[in-house]
Amino acid sequence: MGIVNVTPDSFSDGGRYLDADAAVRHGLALAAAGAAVIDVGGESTRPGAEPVDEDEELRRVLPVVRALAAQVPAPVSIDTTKAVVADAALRAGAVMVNDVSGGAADGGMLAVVAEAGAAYVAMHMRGTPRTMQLETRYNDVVRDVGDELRRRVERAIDAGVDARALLADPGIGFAKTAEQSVALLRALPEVAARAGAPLLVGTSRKSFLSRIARVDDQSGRDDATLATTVWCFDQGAALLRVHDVAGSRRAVEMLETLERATPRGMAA
Ligand code: PMM
Repeated sequence: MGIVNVTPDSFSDGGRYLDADAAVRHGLALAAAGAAVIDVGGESTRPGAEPVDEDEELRRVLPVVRALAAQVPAPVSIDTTKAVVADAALRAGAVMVNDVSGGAADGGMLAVVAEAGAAYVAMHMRGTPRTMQLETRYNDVVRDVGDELRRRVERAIDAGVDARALLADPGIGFAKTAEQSVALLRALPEVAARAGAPLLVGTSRKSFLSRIARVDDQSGRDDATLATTVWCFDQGAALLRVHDVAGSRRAVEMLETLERATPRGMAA
């Protein structure tokens, strides 16, 4: 899953038209690099981020979703916690809703997804991006996140969301310390089993990488990201949300080649 963030700090070169234009070009490049899904988001969810109002979020994402849905073969996903934004994006051609609140932020979200027959990502978070880092107390992070995800997955199915089109996401960095994020990555099969759904995982350029791998620039985070991407696929994750689609594909294809090879060399 390639990331297209239509937020002022992502594409800061010029006015709104230019922003949308740059975002569309970025989405086209991700699709050409082999992204299986293009994820468009208009609200930053970084720790401490301020919420964006509905009208502004719609203004940011709709032109981008509409243009990408018309131009790329890959399915387009809308990264939002708001039912109104999800509904408008699905009407504009998106076919998946990526909800970092897992249905908790907006009581109307699951009905919108069910009504549209769209795919749904239920991510694990506690609180909001502004408050989440105050809510990192778990008895056992793997068990607690897995079980909380299962409740979100069940609520989505009860609301009529297609169980075959549901992904669960442990929410790396969302209400998690760096150590808790690592614990979850270490136990992905158990998280998936507890959640009762295939996993989407997002580690790309997140701050826990800086702490764990002791890197402080973007290129260092990209190197560390790649290791987590290969790890997640090896551990059975269904989809990885990444900035560097081309590099991720090359790394994962290499992993697959190694897994297919025999002790005497390449498989025929
Ligand atoms: N992370 C971010 C935004 N959206 N969605 C899902 N499903 N999983 C994530 O881990 C996730 C997300 C924040 O990362 P960004 O600011 O680099 O987009």
